[in-house]
Amino acid sequence: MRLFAAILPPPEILDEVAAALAGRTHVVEGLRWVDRATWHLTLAFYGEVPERALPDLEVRLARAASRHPAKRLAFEGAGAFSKRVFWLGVTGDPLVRLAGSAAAAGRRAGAVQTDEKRFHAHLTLARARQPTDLRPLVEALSSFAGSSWSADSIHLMRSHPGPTVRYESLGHWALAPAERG
Ligand code: 2AM
Repeated sequence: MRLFAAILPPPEILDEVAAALAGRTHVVEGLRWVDRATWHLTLAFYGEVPERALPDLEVRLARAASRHPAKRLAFEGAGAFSKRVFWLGVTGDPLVRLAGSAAAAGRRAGAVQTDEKRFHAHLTLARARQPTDLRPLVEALSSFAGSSWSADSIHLMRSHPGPTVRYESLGHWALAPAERG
């Protein structure tokens, strides 16, 4: 099964993103917009994982979650990866160590396809079928700054590929209480 670990932002935060996008989805033509129901922040991508690895992965993700404090996050700004992927940026508490722990949980559980690319927190909103100049869209959303919110759990997500991709949360685990004085 195809798996990844993710943070799922709350609906009121996604409402702000949807409002910011309204009327701007035609700034660049020919994009496939990600269905709002599947919006997420990927922490680690595991690729195809054998079902027998699932119990171990779940235990390791629970442990990883318990070792990292809840994160205060906000969506801010926009960008593009390689003329193909349009995304919103994420500011606030850094996610890189949590993402590293989520990737390590996968590797140790035997998810051999775990993505080793440098982590860059983002919310993917659209993908281009062919290399496309996404700068007008990036420019249109560059001043976006959403409300801050608390990410207090991580999810193990299963991706069901198909004409419309569907994601299913197989489980979620609480992060430790936030470290605030
Ligand atoms: P994204 O984070 O830019 O949207 C499920 O496929 C999620 O894992 C997607 O959100 C996807 O990109 C992310 N992901 C990270 N590395 C991936 C890879 N090598 N192949 C497919 N998806 C990947």
